[in-house]
Amino acid sequence: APAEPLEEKGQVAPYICQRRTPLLHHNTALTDALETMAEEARFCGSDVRSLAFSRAASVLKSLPWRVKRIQQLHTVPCVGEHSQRIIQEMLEDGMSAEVEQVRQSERYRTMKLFTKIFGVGVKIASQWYQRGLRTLADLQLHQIKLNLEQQAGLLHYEDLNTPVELWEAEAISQVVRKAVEQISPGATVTLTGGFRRGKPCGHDVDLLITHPSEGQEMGLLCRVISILDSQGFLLYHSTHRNSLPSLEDEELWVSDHSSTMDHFERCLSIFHLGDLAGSNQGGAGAQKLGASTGSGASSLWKAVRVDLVETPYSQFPFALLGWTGSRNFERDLRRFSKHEKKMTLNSHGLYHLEQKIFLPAASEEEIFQHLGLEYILPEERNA
Ligand code: DGT
Ligand code: MG
Repeated sequence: APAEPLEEKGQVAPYICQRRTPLLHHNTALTDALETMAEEARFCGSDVRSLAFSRAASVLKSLPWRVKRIQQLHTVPCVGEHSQRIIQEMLEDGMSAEVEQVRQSERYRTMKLFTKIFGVGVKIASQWYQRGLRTLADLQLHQIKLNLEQQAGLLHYEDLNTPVELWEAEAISQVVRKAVEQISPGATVTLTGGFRRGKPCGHDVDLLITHPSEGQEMGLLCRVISILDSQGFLLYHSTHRNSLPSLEDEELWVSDHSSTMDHFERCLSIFHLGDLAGSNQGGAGAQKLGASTGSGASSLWKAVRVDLVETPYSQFPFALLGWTGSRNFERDLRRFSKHEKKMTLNSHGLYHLEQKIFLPAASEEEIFQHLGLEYILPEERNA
């Protein structure tokens, strides 16, 4: 392969945000294995180990060539010893005994089953596992107390674990857009998350709502939710009213959580995607989407997770960058900002910690410029 030598001479950049990571790449078998290990480490509460496997998987996704020999990786950053062992096993035997053992282990399978419930994280799943629970039915049998979010998650378990397709995401965006325009003409709805990165399907729909006149967005989300609810589109919703802090408050930029915190008004919801029968062809979804009455047979409608976020226009590029993902890309972007540029980046803005100034931006491109990074298209952020 002609593209091989460059990368072998140590040309792979250390930070994910300095690399282009396409959705489709050349090392899927290896990255699947490493991601299983990352997930297993996360299930064990070993975040550092999980991150190491994740970073190794990310770097392999960015290589424009297929790894055939372990020696090719000697100058590639972020591939630790354990990851190398797994890769070597994969290259030699076509599979890794260690990864297979994880995939078959009762703990891994049970943790996977439980964490796939909307509202259930590693901590709770782990407690349930320790108590001896193994199936969804066990939750009822043991009369486990669930909060409203988890109850909805369990009720719609199958639907919420069926991938959301692009046409479904677009149909939902359109429904939200109609409600938004009804309240505040000029306001916009933007589809972000994995779909903006070119993924054909995802686990949820991430939507940003804003208005070009600063301040006009305030209270918009709350009213949109009430319209959607009255139209019968919502199976579940919970709004998190985070009062937007003043960006002038230095605490927002220097605290330990400054780069991961997010103060936008946000709604976690489950949409009722109606009348799906025979409508799963591209584009056709928009007209078929509608609330149907009654409980409905599961073959006729589908529950879909939707995140709605309201942002002031001046912060929109930062919110867009923050919500487009991937999570690995975001994490390294913030790490790069802090360690290489002495800046704090979050979904609200960019702050220079030494000069104590904000760096405003009207587009994602400008944010990359402030950071001295080459612009990376959303489609190239699939780390
Ligand atoms: P998916 O939905 O499985 O296809 O994959 P993504 O990439 O859409 O992942 P998702 O929906 O979990 O999150 C999309 C991006 O949004 C992710 O890069 C991080 C960001 N994000 C998610 N939740 C939060 C949050 O609570 N606060 C902030 N600031 N960002 C979040
Ligand atoms: Mg998403």
